[in-house]
Amino acid sequence: KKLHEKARCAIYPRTKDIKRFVVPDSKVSWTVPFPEYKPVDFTSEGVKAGPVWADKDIREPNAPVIKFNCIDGVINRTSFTGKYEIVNKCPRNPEGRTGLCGRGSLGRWGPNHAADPIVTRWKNSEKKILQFVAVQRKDNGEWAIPGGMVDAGEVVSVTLRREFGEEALNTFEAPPEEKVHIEKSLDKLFHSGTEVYKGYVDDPRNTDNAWMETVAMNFHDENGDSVGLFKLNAGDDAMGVQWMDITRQTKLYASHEDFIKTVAQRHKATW
Ligand code: RP5
Ligand code: MG
Ligand code: MG
Repeated sequence: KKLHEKARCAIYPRTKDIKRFVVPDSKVSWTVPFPEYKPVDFTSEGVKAGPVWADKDIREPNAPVIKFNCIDGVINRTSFTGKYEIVNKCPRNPEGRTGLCGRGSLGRWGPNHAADPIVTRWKNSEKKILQFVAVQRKDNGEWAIPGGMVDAGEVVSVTLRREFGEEALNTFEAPPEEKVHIEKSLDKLFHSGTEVYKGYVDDPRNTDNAWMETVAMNFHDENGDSVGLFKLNAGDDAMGVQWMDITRQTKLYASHEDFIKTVAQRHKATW
């Protein structure tokens, strides 16, 4: 099994000097003793400010109780990896040590659920090279699947469609008449998809107590006559968007390479 690597990146994303405690491969697993282990405690100012998408600090004496490992009101706190442990009130990353405790820039303690729409078409009529809609993330410039967080109470199918609209088509800024047109095409495209992955994401924002999980779905335009014709327009957290060839060299954010590789293999594409 592959160990999480990006979740052990030296400097925490969007900080200059928050350095993770170094965790060698052999010490990732919680079952391996690591008495010297002193993870850096870090929660971003943005999360501490208490926006709607973030939990309260459960380590404070009078903090409200969070129901872990279950659906807690409108928030899904279950993990695709199974039941996670709670140690000293805090959920423990099921994939092991990350060198950092607290929540970093993630809002939820424990799993932070996201959804990733992988929209594909063939590059040309030979149907050998598959392309997918990739966005360039504003936070670090890396190319990625146009995914996003599942809002409280939102169903995943809605998140997939909403995030694709926001990041790859810029529905926020589209004129009203165009919006209607986009929504119609999205209805068609997102009508049928196939599940590619459900589980933990090796995201650079992960910590010992907060981590990303996702549901990745593939929406494929076999004949290039529906999505293939979409006018791509980067919006929201995206600063760029393109139909990107899926090749062995493709480098993407978090574990996104693994997801698109699965998609290429399923469609028997050359990659
Ligand atoms: C990744 O972060 C997920 O796979 C998803 O693509 C993304 C969600 O976070 P934001 O794009 O909202 O930052 O772990
Ligand atoms: Mg988004
Ligand atoms: Mg996003």
